[in-house]
Amino acid sequence: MSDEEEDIILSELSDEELVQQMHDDLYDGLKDEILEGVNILLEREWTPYKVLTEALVEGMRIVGIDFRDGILFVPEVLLAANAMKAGMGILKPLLAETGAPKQGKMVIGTVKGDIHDIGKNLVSMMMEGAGFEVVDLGINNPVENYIEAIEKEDADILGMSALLTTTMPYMKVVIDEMKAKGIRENYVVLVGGAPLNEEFGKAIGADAYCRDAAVAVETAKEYMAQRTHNQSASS
Ligand code: B1M
Repeated sequence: MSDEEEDIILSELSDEELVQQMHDDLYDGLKDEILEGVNILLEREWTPYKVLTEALVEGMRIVGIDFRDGILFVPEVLLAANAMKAGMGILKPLLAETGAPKQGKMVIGTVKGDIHDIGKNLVSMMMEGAGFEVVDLGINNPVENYIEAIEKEDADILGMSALLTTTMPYMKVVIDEMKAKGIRENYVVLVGGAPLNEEFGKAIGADAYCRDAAVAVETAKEYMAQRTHNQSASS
């Protein structure tokens, strides 16, 4: 670290400079600085969602570009991910305490072979904040985990996350197994993750592809409203 960097006092930076500095700190995997930055922005009355998207998610997007281009490697990206997770830890309870009315239950997990969990965790946080009960299965889930959990938890929604082009086809394995067991129509299936798109979601038989956590929340709410409507129409 240069002398110039050592002298930076985060609380003295303007909002714009601070967010820029947080992108750099995330890039460098500086957990304590990220924690401090998140707290400063919250003290400045930034909403938790704005801190999340503008300081953390945008910072991780930049990390992703240099990871792709071979400038950053796995150990460095792991440090960045840990710093991001620490920042998300402060925001989680704040996003959850919106007092939103109860919406429904979602089981979510990252698919087999895939250990990326930041995006999934973010979706879980935002869904909880919107009033959904979330059962998080974690990473690297084989089809059995999903099937067992949706049945045991009597879930309304199944969410699956995949960040690798090699693991995203596994989502179809899960949906096909749901069809084979005759339970596919009992659940809304939402899928997401950076390499997916709408076409892929349709092709594998999901109800919807969700570009980001905010879209996941909106889509889940729409499906829950439809389900409630259909249930009251048939009773
Ligand atoms: Co990995 N990685 N990684 N990685 N990693 C990517 C995905 C990659 C695109 C990087 C790159 O090359 N640019 C690339 C995949 C290339 C490809 O498949 N075409 C890649 C690779 C190659 C790998 C390894 C194979 C590297 C290696 O070992 N050589 C390896 C694989 C390990 C494995 O899973 N088996 C690996 C490992 C890792 C780390 C462990 C170092 C770390 C993960 C740490 C962790 O998650 N705990 C890591 C990271 C951090 C990344 C990048 C840089 C960032 C991912 C992230 O957290 N983004 C990523 C680059 C990128 O995505 N641009 C990359 C921030 C997060 C908020 O966004 O996850 O997209 P995202 O989630 C969004 C939406 O996608 C959506 O909402 C979220 C919030 O808005 N969403 C959902 C996600 N899931 C959803 C589920 C839903 C709905 C919406 O359900 C309803």
